[in-house]
Amino acid sequence: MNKSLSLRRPMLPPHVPQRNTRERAMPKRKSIRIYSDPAGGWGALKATGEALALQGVAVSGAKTLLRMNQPEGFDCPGCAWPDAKHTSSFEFCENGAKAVAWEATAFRCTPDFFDAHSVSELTAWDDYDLEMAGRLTHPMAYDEASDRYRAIEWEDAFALIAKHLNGLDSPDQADFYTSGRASNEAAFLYQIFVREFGTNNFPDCSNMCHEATSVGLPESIGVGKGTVLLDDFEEADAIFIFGQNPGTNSPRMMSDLHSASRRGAKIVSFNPFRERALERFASPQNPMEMATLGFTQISSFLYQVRVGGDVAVLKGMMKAVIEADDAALADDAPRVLDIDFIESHTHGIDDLLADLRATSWDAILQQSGLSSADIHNAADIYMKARNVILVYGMGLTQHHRGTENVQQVANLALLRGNIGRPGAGVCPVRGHSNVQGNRTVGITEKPSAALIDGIERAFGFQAPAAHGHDVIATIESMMRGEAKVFMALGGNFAAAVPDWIRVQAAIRKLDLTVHIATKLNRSHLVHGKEALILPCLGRTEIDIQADGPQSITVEDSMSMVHASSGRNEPASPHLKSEPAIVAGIARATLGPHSHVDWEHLVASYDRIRDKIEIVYPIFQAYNERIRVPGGFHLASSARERVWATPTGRANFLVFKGLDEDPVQSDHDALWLTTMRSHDQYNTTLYSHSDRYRGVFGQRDVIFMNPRELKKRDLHPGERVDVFAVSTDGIERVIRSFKVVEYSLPDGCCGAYYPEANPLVALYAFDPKSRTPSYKSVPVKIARAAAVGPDSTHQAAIIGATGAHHASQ
Ligand SMILES: Nc1nc2c(c(=O)[nH]1)N[C@H]1C(S)=C(S)[C@@H](COP(=O)(O)OP(=O)(O)OC[C@H]3O[C@@H](n4cnc5c(=O)[nH]c(N)nc54)[C@H](O)[C@@H]3O)O[C@H]1N2
Ligand SMILES: Nc1nc2c(c(=O)[nH]1)N[C@H]1C(S)=C(S)[C@@H](COP(=O)(O)OP(=O)(O)OC[C@H]3O[C@@H](n4cnc5c(=O)[nH]c(N)nc54)[C@H](O)[C@@H]3O)O[C@H]1N2
Ligand SMILES: [Mo]
Repeated sequence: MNKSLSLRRPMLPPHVPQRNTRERAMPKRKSIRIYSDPAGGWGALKATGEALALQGVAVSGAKTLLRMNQPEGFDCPGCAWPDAKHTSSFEFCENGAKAVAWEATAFRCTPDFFDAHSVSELTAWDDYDLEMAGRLTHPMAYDEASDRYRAIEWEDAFALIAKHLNGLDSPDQADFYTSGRASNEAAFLYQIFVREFGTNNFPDCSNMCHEATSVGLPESIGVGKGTVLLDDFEEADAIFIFGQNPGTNSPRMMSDLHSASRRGAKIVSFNPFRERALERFASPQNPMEMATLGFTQISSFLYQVRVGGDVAVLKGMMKAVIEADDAALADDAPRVLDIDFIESHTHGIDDLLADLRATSWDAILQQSGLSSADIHNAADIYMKARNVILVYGMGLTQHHRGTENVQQVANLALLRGNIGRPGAGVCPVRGHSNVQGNRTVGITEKPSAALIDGIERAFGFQAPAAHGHDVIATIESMMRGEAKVFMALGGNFAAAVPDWIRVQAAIRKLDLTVHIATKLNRSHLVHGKEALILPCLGRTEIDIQADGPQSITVEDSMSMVHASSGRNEPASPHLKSEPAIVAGIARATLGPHSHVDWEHLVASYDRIRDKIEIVYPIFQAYNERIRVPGGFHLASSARERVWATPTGRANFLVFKGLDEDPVQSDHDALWLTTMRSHDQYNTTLYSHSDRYRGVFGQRDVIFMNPRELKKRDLHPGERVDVFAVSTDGIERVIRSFKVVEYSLPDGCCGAYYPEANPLVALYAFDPKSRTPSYKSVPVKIARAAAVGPDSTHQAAIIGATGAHHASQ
């Protein structure tokens, strides 16, 4: 980068649009109305056009979209669903297009923007308005005297980080967060830097996401990832979807479900919400459906399971399977259980059978909220299908016993040998586009002996072995006042975590916060005494290093690894790539005695990949294999029916009882689940609307069914305060949320993430995987004390709790 440029005068073309007032960025018309169209279809095309236009990228945006998921193009920065071999023709995806438009936006968040707005002022802005400020253009440092971020030279920023890190009493006083958009190359360099610095403190977005999978599946089947590939969807006879919303969160999966449904595969979904895309979908790829306004029914059956009722469904289905098997045995008919598979490949069936026989149907029906006929029908479909894929998402993992939930999915699959053969398997749908890859290349607070040895082999230093902090431990360390420095490779930690009002207060006590980011977000405003925002290239952008243009690599939900090459001009000439930023920080912090030649590695990412290959032999011939269109598949032992478990077999693991959330509640409490709207990417809002659920221009809503409303003498449109039932005596409340009447099972309600996160107590997490229980918060509802119809939800929450910006 050009060090001589004057950073006070941003060198950007004068025509670059800037949003300097929040009013301009908030086109909000509020309404609640039923959306009767199928998911996808013309509605999706229209929404895509609007998103591109809103970001001012209508023309270049369309060109950009054509390069997405193409052999020579970039990987979609949206979800982790694989693309048909990454060699296909263009596949339309509304939310993929929005993810790209938000990165390729014409708006710029420059030093002038920060000059015009103090941090205290920005703190009152809505999350949507913060990101609508546009792409960050310069490295910025917080200046306490003016309460503003000011431009800083890159080298000075690196030196500031080095000063703080090297001044700590122990490396364990620093925490290094990763959000799953970072490439394999960036994540790998980051973990090498942090380990050479001397800690394993790697809080990671997957701690809040699929950790239950990473902990649960290895105990069951020896790998912490899914066992299916895209081709398997073409051979499945039945697909079950638990707690996942593909139409919004992995829309390219809709193509696979659409064709599965059309060729007669049965799809059965379990979700408290009747998510539109699980019901019916019009494929924008299908000219006939588009021309005739037709659609395809997706789920043969969509069962509205109670929040926290999945384990009852899973155990109910398994109980029905073994009862059918008992009957078959009595009649001398073919067995329902796959006895050969169970005998030669599994362990623990007797304990499972005993537990299922001892579980009463009454309890199963009560906990699931479904009828006996429903569960038997689902079990019937399972038993009649030769090949079954079991899909799941956050509806399963984000519960107090999320790990054990996931293991029940594996149990159900194993009963009929539905793992390790074509058309069958378990399919956890990952979140961020490279969250799985980040884990594979070493983002973990618990390094294995193999990782430590690998680092020694590749770099010649001994990495620390003591386990470090995950997200929960990081927060605890902040709250105790031990943590001093927080660094984030992407993400929006301060908004994504549970109990964020209390966590944010702790973050403000840190000495230094550092965010490597593309867009301004809440976490940049919740800062330490000193703070840096370091702007990086996005995945859509050309990345040129000393040896020329570079590609990065990512791993999708199905363990396919492939290259991604940005093609757009960078949003600003002052941006650096994530690997270059990590290398800059590492060089400044570790000095000339570092075991790693940071500059040399960053000059060509092939060299980083060569090092990855030394640390992880599974990546053998990495550089050759990513040059093959479509990339390569990382071997999965479970797919080959090789079980890397202590028993050497696939284990049936018993879930005692039926309660996923055995925490203190109250007889008139509801279970609140928190989820994503159709127009958000985690904490990034694309708008305030949620088209398929019929909510427009607002997010401070709570979905309740008519019976629960009546019980409380409440009416649609009224405002309520929502109180968490807590056991630690701390009041957790979100105020003035609007009631939306919705079809939901009794005893449940729903609200959006991250607005509802202040209700999620820090102690409410799965003790095995430590995933927060975001999908099961016991709450009580009361008519709102003070009604502020037009106050933004965040201002309402912050005002209600008095958690103001520290310097106000
Ligand atoms: N466009 C877009 N794409 C995304 C994301 C995004 O925010 N926007 N986020 C990415 C990330 S990080 C992730 S992890 C994934 C998340 O993708 P999903 O797993 O789909 O996440 P959620 O929307 O949180 O919740 C999923 C579904 O669970 C249901 N649900 C809630 N509670 C329960 C329950 O107790 N049981 C059952 N069976 N269902 C329940 C909700 O109604 C919802 O339909 O998507 C990734 N892709
Ligand atoms: N209540 C509740 N809370 C939840 C969840 C829930 O379902 N309910 N879900 C949880 C889940 S599954 C997850 S994964 C977490 C998500 O938590 P995070 O991953 O921490 O959050 P994101 O909102 O995805 O982060 C968005 C920010 O990432 C930055 N960014 C975007 N692209 C890039 C890039 O290419 N490079 C870099 N360096 N930065 C970039 C931008 O600045 C943007 O503002 O939230 C969790 N929190
Ligand atoms: Mo996630």
